Amino acid sequence: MKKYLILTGAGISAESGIRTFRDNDGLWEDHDVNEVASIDGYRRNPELVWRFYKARYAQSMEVSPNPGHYALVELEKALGDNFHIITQNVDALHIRAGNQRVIEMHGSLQDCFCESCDTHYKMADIDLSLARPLCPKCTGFLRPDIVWFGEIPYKMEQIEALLRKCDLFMVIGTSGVVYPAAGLVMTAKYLGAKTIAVNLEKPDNLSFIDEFHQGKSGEILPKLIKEIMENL
Ligand code: BV8
Ligand code: ZN
Repeated sequence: MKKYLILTGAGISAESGIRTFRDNDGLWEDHDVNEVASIDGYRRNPELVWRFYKARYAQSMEVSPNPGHYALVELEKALGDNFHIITQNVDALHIRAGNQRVIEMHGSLQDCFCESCDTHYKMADIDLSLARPLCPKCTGFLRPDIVWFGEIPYKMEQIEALLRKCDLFMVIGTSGVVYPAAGLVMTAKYLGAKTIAVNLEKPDNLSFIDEFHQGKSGEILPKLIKEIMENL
């Protein structure tokens, strides 16, 4: 059975009501989102960055997965351990939809950890009323468990091992500008995988895409994945 590896970005969650980075026109309280979503921005103004992530955590708890997420759940049910999702998204919608084989390479809004004792907590278990939430164990400062610009994404070794073994690499809802995520499709192509992209606009790395489906993932994926499953 062929091995499928899926990379998703903010576009797959757009139809759930979560704004993508591009349509955010990059601003948050008049700050450049890239500055707020960066380790330097956090060091400069931790309260501002906490406000940004508390708001996105709250929003992520109010939205639901869309048909694009559910189509990937069906594909995982059919493929089992020949299927993995690598997501750049931190909204946990793949997990909420029912996917289990999910690598959150940029972390998750659901999680935070202590900068002093490194204990990890669920945001739901923390007192978020403070401008800078404190660790229940050592009263050190907590930070969102998010991979910011300038930090190394999670599980890169596991991702590289999956890339080497995949037969089909599908990229969904990502503009392909942020590395190393944007480079994964090039590596997959180089290693011999067939590459498919589903995106509203032409992504930056289109020259590495064998099959491009332009449009909304919530509309395209249910049909595309049904076709794939009929030919498994
Ligand atoms: C690293 C968590 C070293 C935060 C995120 C100069 C040149 C090249 C690279 C760099 C450079 N200077 C610095 C770098 C490195 C930097 C980088 O790539 N910068 C870019 C901006 C140039 N990268 C890093 O710092 C990374 N770390 O490099 O470490 C290293 C690496 C490997 C090994 C060792 C050392 C860390 C990057 C992680 C940053 N954190 N997220 C948070 O979420 O709050 S990135 C964040 O932005 C997202 O996670 C995502 O990755 C990115 C946004 O991209 P998308 O998901 O693609 O979203 P976007 O809005 O851009 O696009 C949406 C797409 O969907 C669009 O194309 C749209 O058309 C489409 N769409 C919209 N609606 C729909 C749709 N498609 C289908 N259906 C729809 N309905
Ligand atoms: Zn602590």
